[in-house]
Amino acid sequence: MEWSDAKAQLAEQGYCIFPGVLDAATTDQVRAKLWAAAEESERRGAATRNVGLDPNRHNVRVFNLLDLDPVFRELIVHPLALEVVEHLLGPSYLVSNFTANIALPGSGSMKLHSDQSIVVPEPWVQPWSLNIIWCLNDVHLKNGATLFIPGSHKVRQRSELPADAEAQLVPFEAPAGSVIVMDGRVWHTSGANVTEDEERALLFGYYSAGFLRPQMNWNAALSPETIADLSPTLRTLLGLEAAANIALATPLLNEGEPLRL
Ligand SMILES: O=C(O)CCC(=O)C(=O)O
Repeated sequence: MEWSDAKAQLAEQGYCIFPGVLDAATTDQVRAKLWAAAEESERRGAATRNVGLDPNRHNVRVFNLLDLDPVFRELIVHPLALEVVEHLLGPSYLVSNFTANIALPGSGSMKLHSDQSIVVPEPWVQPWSLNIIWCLNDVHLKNGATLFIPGSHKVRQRSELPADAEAQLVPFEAPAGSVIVMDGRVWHTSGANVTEDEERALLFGYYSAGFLRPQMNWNAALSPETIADLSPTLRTLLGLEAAANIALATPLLNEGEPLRL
């Protein structure tokens, strides 16, 4: 998809899709590392089944991906991802979360929500968060593609949701290796995987405006070994530098003067 068309679709519909961002071999490798990360997560005592969040045990949730394999630290700063994030959120943004949801046959839908509504009270008037969704399998209606309401990023408060919201849900369908960009205000849910034997693995890179508290406290979530391995860019995007919420106050600074903390 041309970037200019993608921007227009993101503005109008709240999403856009880039096919072929990862080639087939890389997609397979990342999927294998995701399964290894799921095992490691269980070994560390972080459950991968979350009945409550999901209706049954057929979803495999992997949290804290950044601490589980370097490949996820590469994907979260993929140049395409950062270009799209900066386009929507502006230059000051943070990595809020990075998780996976593998929908196995028999999995069902979670509750309808927007991800911005989880971290910011209404009204939701601007895009202050977005998801970069990495498709590690072909995704389609029957294997549990994420269901969303096109244009629902224009819903400013919960009372504006249409009464038949669930009936307006459509699937994000994309080949393995694609990136789906979803404005944080888009109302969506996971689909039901009604296939006999197909898995649906998606990674959710969630980014939010620099003045919002991220979903994860990376200082606590990441091991010292992982922190030692971070690039300067990633350290900044995870909010691990000393400066936190001071970026909006640039009028305080004389031009050309660095801020000293
Ligand atoms: O897995 C999906 O399709 C959606 C997941 C989701 O919306 C969530 O975990 O908040």
